[in-house]
Amino acid sequence: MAQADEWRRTACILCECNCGLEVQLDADGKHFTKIRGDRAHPASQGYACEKAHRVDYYQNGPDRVTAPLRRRPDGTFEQIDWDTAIREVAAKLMQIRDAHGGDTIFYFGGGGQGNHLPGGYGAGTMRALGATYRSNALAQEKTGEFWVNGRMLGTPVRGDFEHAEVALFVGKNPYQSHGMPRARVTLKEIAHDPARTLIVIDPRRSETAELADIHLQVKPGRDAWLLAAMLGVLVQEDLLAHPWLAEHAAGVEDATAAFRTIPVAAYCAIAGVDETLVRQTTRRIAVAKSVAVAEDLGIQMNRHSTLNSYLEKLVWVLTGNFAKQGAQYSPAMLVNLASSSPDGSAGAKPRRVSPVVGARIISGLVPCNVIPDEILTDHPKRYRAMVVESGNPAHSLADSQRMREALGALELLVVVDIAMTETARLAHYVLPAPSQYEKYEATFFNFEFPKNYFHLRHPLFEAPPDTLPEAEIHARLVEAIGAITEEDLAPLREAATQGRAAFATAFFAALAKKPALETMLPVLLYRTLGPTLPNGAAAAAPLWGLAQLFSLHHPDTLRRAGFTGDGATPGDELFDAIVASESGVIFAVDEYEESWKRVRTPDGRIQLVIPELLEELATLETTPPLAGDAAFPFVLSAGERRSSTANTIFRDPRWRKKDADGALRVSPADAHRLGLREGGRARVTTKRGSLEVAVEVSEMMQPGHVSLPNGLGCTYPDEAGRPRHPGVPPNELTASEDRDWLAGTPWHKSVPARVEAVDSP
Ligand SMILES: Nc1nc2c(c(=O)[nH]1)N[C@H]1C(S)=C(S)[C@@H](COP(=O)(O)OP(=O)(O)OC[C@H]3O[C@@H](n4cnc5c(=O)[nH]c(N)nc54)[C@H](O)[C@@H]3O)O[C@H]1N2
Ligand SMILES: Nc1nc2c(c(=O)[nH]1)N[C@H]1C(S)=C(S)[C@@H](COP(=O)(O)OP(=O)(O)OC[C@H]3O[C@@H](n4cnc5c(=O)[nH]c(N)nc54)[C@H](O)[C@@H]3O)O[C@H]1N2
Ligand code: SF4
Ligand SMILES: [Mo]
Repeated sequence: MAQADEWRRTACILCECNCGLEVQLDADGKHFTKIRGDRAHPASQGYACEKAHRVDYYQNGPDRVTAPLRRRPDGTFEQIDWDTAIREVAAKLMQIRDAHGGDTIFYFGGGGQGNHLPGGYGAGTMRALGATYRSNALAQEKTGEFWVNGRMLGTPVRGDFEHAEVALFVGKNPYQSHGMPRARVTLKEIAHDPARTLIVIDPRRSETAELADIHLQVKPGRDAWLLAAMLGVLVQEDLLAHPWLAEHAAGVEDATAAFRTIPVAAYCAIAGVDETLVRQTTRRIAVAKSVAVAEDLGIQMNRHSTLNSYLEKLVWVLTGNFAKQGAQYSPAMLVNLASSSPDGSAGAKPRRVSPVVGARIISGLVPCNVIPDEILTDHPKRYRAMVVESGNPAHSLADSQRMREALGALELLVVVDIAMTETARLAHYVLPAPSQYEKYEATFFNFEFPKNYFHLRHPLFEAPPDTLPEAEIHARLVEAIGAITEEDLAPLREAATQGRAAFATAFFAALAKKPALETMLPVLLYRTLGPTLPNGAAAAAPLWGLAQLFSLHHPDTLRRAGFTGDGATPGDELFDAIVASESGVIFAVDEYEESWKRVRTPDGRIQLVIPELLEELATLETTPPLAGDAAFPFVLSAGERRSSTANTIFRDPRWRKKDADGALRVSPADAHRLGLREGGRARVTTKRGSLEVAVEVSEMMQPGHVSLPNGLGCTYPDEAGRPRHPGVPPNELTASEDRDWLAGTPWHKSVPARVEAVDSP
């Protein structure tokens, strides 16, 4: 497949940015030999961070699964052929559906940072079985924010940092974690421009805080008091954008009343930030022509998580920063992974809760932290089967100990992955997929504005012969279940050979005849339109449906992107461009005002009042802030993004040149007091677990705060095939009950902990 010296185009799959890459492969077509940023990529424009150069450790990981596996009663695995695997998995899923109802089958995952095609296919299989509950990693980080966006605007919101006069990051370290195109370039531009201001709220002097003009070094877990104080300053000093609010917002009086009496000085003291600095920072935000804001795990995986998301949003709404250059916007998306409607549910459906504990379902996702509670019970509607696809709950979700127990209690666990993960080891069946560089793949994390981009990546390597792409796995499962038959497929397959117009006609006729097919569109398109696509791009067929929907809902946006429909429909034109392009396609060009059209509240205004959260705000006055006690005097942030972390996408620890052990960061003062030294060992203990770790004495940390990296401590075989666990698995230390009352998001960033020296100084 490969040709030496030929540059091929693909993308990095390590974070949501999916930066475009140009790569060369070795003569055998097995390894990447050269990797550089792709200048033709419309979003990243040649940018790539240091991690992209390591993707060969993903592609050639030592614990790839290369044939379907079935677990024997003694816990070992045996290879089986695909026909057996599909037949047995389909039969067992149907048995569970028939005995207990389809809603006892639970789907987890659907994609990581760069592979979102499986989620669509998996959803079809689940609906074919009558399964209604699902989740993924977003339900342990972003669902609180989605819910707040839903209530206030009915649309997801992002910040235009490239053009912002003031950039505010709350609990986010984009220098390491990115989360916006060309993050380091943009951050440096803001920091070095005297007319612009970079503000960071973080207990740690992170790389971004180090660059910042203003660093509000909050005490860990106390952002609610700080954000409330900032809003107190805005309201009490009357810094609000009154005319703008009168036109665009609802509930201004009631919402601002809550901040009129905030004791600013007392709240700043609780937050541990100088009041004068808080006042100056808030005034800077209020006078700026534009403010872009992003929050992330520092507050989302923390106490008052959903409340903090609300307070963060009130800061930019009360200062009028929406739908203009350099402020917040609502992107045009092919797939909205962050949907949440004003009543807090996904789409137009009424509010739903999980079957056993009644946890709020946001954006269609059950909170990850309640999954063990939904399984470890004798409730008749407990989850009995689970299909996990491109996710590693036994490692990544809170409370690995309880999660393992829950996964072990299932009647059936099916894992679709490329590697033998912690979760796969517990499965009854492991179904191996080709890597993301061996098949067509894409991310739906496309949030840019005013131009938005989509990149369908083409395969670079041959897949191991006994793997099947997720599209094919799901097509076979749906057929084995009998939900799609040859009778459904034949006329569509025939029409597809006669051109797109004939296909569209036949497609809508088929749906009219058998509406149930609508729930399995990805497989239907894959099996019928798929074979007509060039270069074996069949798995991309569902994008045809998405392109049609996009052209229906965003005709002007699509036209401005150059898809006018000369010769074909604009949707077909977009689809063909996506399939043909190797570097990505601009599919949306918006005007700033366009964001208002996407606001989905009944009166088209931003809703400032969320009663549930104003009630929680009022409790701050009497809530004791997180403080250490004798047993657990430290606050542990369990899972920090470093240049040596990439979730669990790399399992081979050799990719980490620095920080090989994933050290615990400790402030110099604490290190001195505890007798810890750089490179030494410490024991970290929480109410849930106790682990030994390497120590890094770091000026980044404030006293009382310690942090561990995310994604490390995976089991991986060494040269002799023996299992090793380099680094620390953070969720051995976290507890599933420590979660937000509203969104169920975990408190990973503020785990009470004890730290002790292991060796002598
Ligand atoms: N290098 C690298 N990049 C990644 C990833 C990766 O694994 N490695 N993962 C990707 C994923 S999945 C995600 S979700 C993003 C996450 O991206 P981020 O949220 O930016 O990453 P974190 O480092 O987990 O947390 C951000 C910051 O929160 C701070 N923090 C801790 N406690 C508090 C607190 O009490 N208050 C405040 N205000 N801040 C606090 C930490 O000090 C840290 O600097 O990163 C993505 N990018
Ligand atoms: N304590 C603590 N826990 C955390 C965090 C933290 O900060 N602290 N961070 C959390 C966050 S924000 C996130 S997003 C999660 C991430 O955790 P997960 O949702 O588990 O995601 P990944 O680590 O990206 O792993 C995804 C899986 O996909 C597999 N995979 C890769 N490519 C393919 C493919 O093409 N097909 C299939 N089928 N599988 C594939 C990988 O082998 C891996 O097993 O971790 C969370 N866990
Ligand atoms: S910013 Fe993210 S997607 Fe881009 S190269 Fe770095 S890790 Fe990869
Ligand atoms: Mo994440």
